[in-house]
Amino acid sequence: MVSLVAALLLPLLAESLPVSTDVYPVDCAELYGNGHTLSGVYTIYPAGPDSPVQVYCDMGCEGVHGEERKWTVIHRRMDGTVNFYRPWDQYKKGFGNKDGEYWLGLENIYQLTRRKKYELRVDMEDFEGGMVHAQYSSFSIDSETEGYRLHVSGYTDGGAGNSLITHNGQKFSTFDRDQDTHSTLNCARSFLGAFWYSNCHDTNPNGVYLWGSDGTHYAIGVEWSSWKGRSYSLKKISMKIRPVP
Ligand SMILES: [Ca+2]
Repeated sequence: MVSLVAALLLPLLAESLPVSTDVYPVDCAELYGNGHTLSGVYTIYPAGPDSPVQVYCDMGCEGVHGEERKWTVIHRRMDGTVNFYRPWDQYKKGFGNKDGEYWLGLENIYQLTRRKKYELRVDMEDFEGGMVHAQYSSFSIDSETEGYRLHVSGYTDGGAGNSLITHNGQKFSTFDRDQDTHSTLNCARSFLGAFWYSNCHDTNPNGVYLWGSDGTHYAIGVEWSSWKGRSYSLKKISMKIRPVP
């Protein structure tokens, strides 16, 4: 009799259990909260239990105040092994290798930033060993119907300068979907990338990986102009987000 009651009750109990962040973490911060404090590739569920997404988590605890990094990496360039000159569909769904270079996907970034308030950090490194960053206390993007429009504000300098701010309020553009504000140029085609181009850009994180300084090309590299100018292509750059407390 006991086992019969249990057999009847268990499915009901299982169905009534709330969705646990232990089982379906939305982002790296939830993973960190569940005890996963090492950097690496994890599975998150930005759009719910039916949509697992692999992501690199930049984890750890550092500094005198013991700041928890727990960053969800949405974009990473580091060695030029992945081609970033890609069409809209691929920027929408994401591409690359999660333990190397990748783009998490506009739809995933939208699903993440619609759920919680996030801050953004952009880490950069040049080929001479220089390392800087830029941080923004607020970061989100709109839905695809709104062109995945960028909202970024609350800049704090980490030595890189504020090259992202002119992209605030812009829709995302790829070579096959020009949503930039330049009336004659297709910015993605002209600068061989994909981004929240305006008229056209001060930073080109999805540009061509060019291994440093190259004066023969203008603004097509992996560039953050307020740090290294428009003819220097960075060694590393990554964009990462974390929920604001
Ligand atoms: Ca245009």
